[in-house]
Amino acid sequence: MATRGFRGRIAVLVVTLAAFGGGAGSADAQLLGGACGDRDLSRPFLRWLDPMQYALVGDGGFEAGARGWKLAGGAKVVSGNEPWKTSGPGSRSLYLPGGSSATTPPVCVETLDPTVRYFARNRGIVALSSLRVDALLLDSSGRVVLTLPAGVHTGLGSWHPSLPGLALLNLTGVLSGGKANVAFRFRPIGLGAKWQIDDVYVDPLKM
Ligand SMILES: [Ca+2]
Repeated sequence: MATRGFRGRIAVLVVTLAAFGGGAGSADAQLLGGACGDRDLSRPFLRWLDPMQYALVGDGGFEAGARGWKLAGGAKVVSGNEPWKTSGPGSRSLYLPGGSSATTPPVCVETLDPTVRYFARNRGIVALSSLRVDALLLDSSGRVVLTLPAGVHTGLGSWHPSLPGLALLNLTGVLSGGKANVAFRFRPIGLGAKWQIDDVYVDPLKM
């Protein structure tokens, strides 16, 4: 299903680029209201031919020291930013050694298939090191009531954008009042796995 979702995005991409006259524009920020209230949306991955709108998760660029994130097992904010400064000027990112985990602050979504996308660099043995992302469905008190896979990332040692990671909440029919609260958890997997991530975005609407 993830493959079909990605193909769907490619189809949207072709149509949208045609509408733009084939040019790559700047990320056009837009304030959008809905069941989740107002939030800033932009197209941070347009440079990589992804026209979908995303919202930066809370301190998604780690410039406030991972405020609101849950860090465990040695995950920590370090110096160094993804080079495109996609969320704005910055000098920090998150380091994830083997055995660690990092969970975003809660994100309100209005789609059954929220997408997470971020920048990463592989600091471990490239061929053996991957980064697993899970979507955590939260109840009204913030407790995790369901964990669903949202992608396994492999990649090189230089900074690069991840592929879109789909969390298929539609399997669970969980939207309440048109919205749900989720969080995304990052965990290095593999021998000597180490990662660095920055500018973590979620597409909360799929539009
Ligand atoms: Ca940053």
